[in-house]
Amino acid sequence: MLPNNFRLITIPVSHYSEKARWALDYLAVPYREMAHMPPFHRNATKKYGGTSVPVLITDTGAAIDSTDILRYLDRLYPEKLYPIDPNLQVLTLELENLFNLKLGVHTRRWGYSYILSPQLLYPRWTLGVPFWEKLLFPAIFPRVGKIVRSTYDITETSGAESYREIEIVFDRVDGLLADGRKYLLGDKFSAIDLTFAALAAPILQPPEHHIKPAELESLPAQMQSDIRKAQATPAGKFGLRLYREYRHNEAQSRS
Ligand SMILES: N[C@@H](CCC(=O)N[C@@H](CS)C(=O)NCC(=O)O)C(=O)O
Repeated sequence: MLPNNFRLITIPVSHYSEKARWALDYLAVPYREMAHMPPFHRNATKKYGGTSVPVLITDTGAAIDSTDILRYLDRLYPEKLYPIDPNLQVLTLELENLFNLKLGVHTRRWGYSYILSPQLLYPRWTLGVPFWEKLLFPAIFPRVGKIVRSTYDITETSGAESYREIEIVFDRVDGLLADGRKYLLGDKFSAIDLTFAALAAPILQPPEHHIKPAELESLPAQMQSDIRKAQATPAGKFGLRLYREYRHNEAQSRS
């Protein structure tokens, strides 16, 4: 019997949360999103043994990492998220690790390098969170902002450093797409495409994202030019197309 009562603990802006949210939406799994602002997400995640988001909870257990969530959903449903061709397994793992450990880490560091201000973060941290967390935002932002700065190593040069790392991953994706393929692996949309697009989203700003992109002009100038440059690459156009064509089925209700 399939598990029931799916709940997804998130931080609204978190792109690893978006990866899990997209997989649930893509598979049309009904779920309830339980969004929290940092550091309150930890009160929600700790009873399941996690610290970070996303955490997926069902009536039979919990998964505390975005890739574990995708793999779990892949086992549960007949519609396969991962390529099934055994010849693609090594590349699947390699790309999944590259996107999770490099792309996701650097799009987050790049983003926080420019938006670590209360005005820019308020909508990104508070969409759908309990009202009392919203009320506490002004009081806790100075302390949480400092923690984010030190945890993600945000410095004067971190935006430029992380942009270079993002370019390396985008170059790799450009290389794969150069033969005209429609998907990174195999002949259908897969978890690898989804992982790439969700973790690239902070620098691609797709209009279909759960958090509607800000007007480019409202963002710092360097961020605007990095976004424009990334969007114009083959990898960037690919990520934006995936959002356009596959980011649908908002089946969940949020609380
Ligand atoms: N490997 C984890 C990484 C998730 C992650 O880094 N989540 C960040 C948000 S993007 C987070 O929860 N940060 C707050 C914390 O660690 O307390 C996954 O894929 O689920």
